[in-house]
Amino acid sequence: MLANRCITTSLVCLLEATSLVRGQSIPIENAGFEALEFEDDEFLVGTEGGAPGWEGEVVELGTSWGTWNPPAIAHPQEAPRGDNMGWIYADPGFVSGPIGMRQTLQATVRTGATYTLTVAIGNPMEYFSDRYQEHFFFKGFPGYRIELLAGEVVVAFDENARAPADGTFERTSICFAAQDDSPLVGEPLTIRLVNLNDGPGLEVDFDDVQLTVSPVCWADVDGNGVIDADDFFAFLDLFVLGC
Ligand SMILES: [Ca+2]
Ligand SMILES: [Ca+2]
Ligand SMILES: [Ca+2]
Repeated sequence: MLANRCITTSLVCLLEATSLVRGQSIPIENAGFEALEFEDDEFLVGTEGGAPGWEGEVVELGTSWGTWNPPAIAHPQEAPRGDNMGWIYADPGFVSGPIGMRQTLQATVRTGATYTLTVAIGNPMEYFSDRYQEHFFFKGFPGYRIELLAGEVVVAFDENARAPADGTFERTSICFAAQDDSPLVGEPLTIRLVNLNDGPGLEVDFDDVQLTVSPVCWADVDGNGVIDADDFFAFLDLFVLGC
């Protein structure tokens, strides 16, 4: 039993050490929409400061975006992480076409790096808000799109790959690998979240936005694009630190 326990422990250390290298988290302001505190069923629109770090793209009658602490009658499982989620509302009776919000990061594209963006996509249920004494006609789903941009170039996107049922969330991921000679190296990264405004349901919710960066090749431990003895010793360092 002792031998098995040692092997298991070493394996865990190995996995933890390599995971440090494979996925380094890139800072996103208010990534989980928890920057402000809200009571249950309370929301605040972005134009009134309701979603720090995020910028709405269109402000006109019939559209809105911001942060919301949903009640259980709209999201039975509540937010995927924390208490709040971001939302984008679009009423096709007033406005047509997709409505988005975005955040440009401090991080820029690095040569030979792979970026993975993960977002939880939510579909709120139709409900009556006691707080606001208003009925929200959220039955159905208007569709979503998430994008990762380098400068103004869309380098990865997902459009409706997931189809969360009313009252649920589904996580989705997109990936961008920057080639060594990419002209996009040095461009700032932008995350864009979109309500496609295509169908019943009016609103799409978003939460737990995460962006990680890792070397293209796992053997390139120090991420400099060359696999050599330095990578081996860097791995040993990580192995020792991890254990
Ligand atoms: Ca959250
Ligand atoms: Ca709640
Ligand atoms: Ca819905």
